[in-house]
Amino acid sequence: MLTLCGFAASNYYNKVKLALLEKEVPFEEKLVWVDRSPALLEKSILGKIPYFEIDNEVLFESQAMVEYLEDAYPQKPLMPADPIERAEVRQLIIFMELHLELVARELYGEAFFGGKVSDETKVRVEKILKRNTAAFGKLAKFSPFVAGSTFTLADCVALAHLPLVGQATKAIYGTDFLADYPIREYAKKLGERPTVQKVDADRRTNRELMMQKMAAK
Ligand SMILES: N[C@@H](CCC(=O)N[C@@H](CS)C(=O)NCC(=O)O)C(=O)O
Repeated sequence: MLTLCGFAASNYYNKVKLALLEKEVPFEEKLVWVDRSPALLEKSILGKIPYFEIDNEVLFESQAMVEYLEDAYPQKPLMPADPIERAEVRQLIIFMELHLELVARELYGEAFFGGKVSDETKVRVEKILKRNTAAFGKLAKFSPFVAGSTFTLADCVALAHLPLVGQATKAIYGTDFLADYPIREYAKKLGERPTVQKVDADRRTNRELMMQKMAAK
């Protein structure tokens, strides 16, 4: 049995969960918080979630996980067949994760969790994110899916990360750096899919739980 471990408020967890649901792969979920415990580090060497437990194997890094799903469950592919188109979907995923989400992540502590981010970090992140969000327009299609006319793994990534990038920049700089893109319309359209509705409902419930847990500390 395939078990997805982590917590549903996490964008990386939801990227993988949406791929599982879209591909109709049977799976279980195991709630694991990031607590730096030896038990977690044993499974995921940096103590990050999500990870898969597959019988006696463990797999972490969300992109390795979704590509494993593509290889192991080819019946309902979320990648195009053509090699160039496949590479383009990967290129878009790498761009969104490395050049948008990972940069904006430095703001999350203050944007979402009541923490404080230094002015130095804000200035540095602003410069990089302005350049990267502008360049994103050369890759993203939103026609209606982020990579073109079919739903792909890039949509699992875009739906998980792009709203956070927009919300974080709005919270810290007063401007949504992705405002030029039709993210709201895109998310609304994809929100018609039962798979996306399920991920979103579970995300909301788990976020409440996470906030209660943080408040109790
Ligand atoms: N590159 C990783 C990123 C995963 C990640 O950053 N997960 C967050 C939760 S959204 C986490 O585990 N954070 C805890 C930590 O970094 O210690 C992936 O794609 O799986």
